[in-house]
Amino acid sequence: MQSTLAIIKPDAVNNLNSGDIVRLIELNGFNIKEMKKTTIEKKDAEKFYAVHKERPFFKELVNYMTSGPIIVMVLEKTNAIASWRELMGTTNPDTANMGTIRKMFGQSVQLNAVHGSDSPQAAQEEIKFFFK
Ligand code: IDP
Ligand code: MG
Repeated sequence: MQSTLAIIKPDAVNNLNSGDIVRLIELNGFNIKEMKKTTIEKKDAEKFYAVHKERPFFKELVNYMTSGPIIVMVLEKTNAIASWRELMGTTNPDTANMGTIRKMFGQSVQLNAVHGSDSPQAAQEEIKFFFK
């Protein structure tokens, strides 16, 4: 069993898509080990996305992630990290496969509905970040 961090981002919560997204997570065989609705402050969003701090979209990304409530989950499954990223789809919803969450609920490369850890080390750090 592997664990990964999933976030339903502010756009998807605001657009009332979180119920559908949680249902897809369940139907795809993930165990939702932890789940909470929360908001993050600017300095925490900057810390969470620190790997992107030199990118041109960093400031917008931080503004977006602090713009409203998010739903944070720890998902458990065999190969949870890759499996969740596959269900999410590519960063840009335009290129995402049919049936993926970003294809169905993402609005743009920025407002793309969900987050998922991209490596075992990131998963461990990101889970610790939200669930001490
Ligand atoms: P990922 O979420 O698929 O792992 P990352 O490259 O880690 O993608 O980027 C983190 C987040 O930053 C994305 O999910 C998206 O919200 C935002 N982002 C990524 N690339 C761009 C861009 O080119 N313009 C605006 N926002 C972006
Ligand atoms: Mg990423």
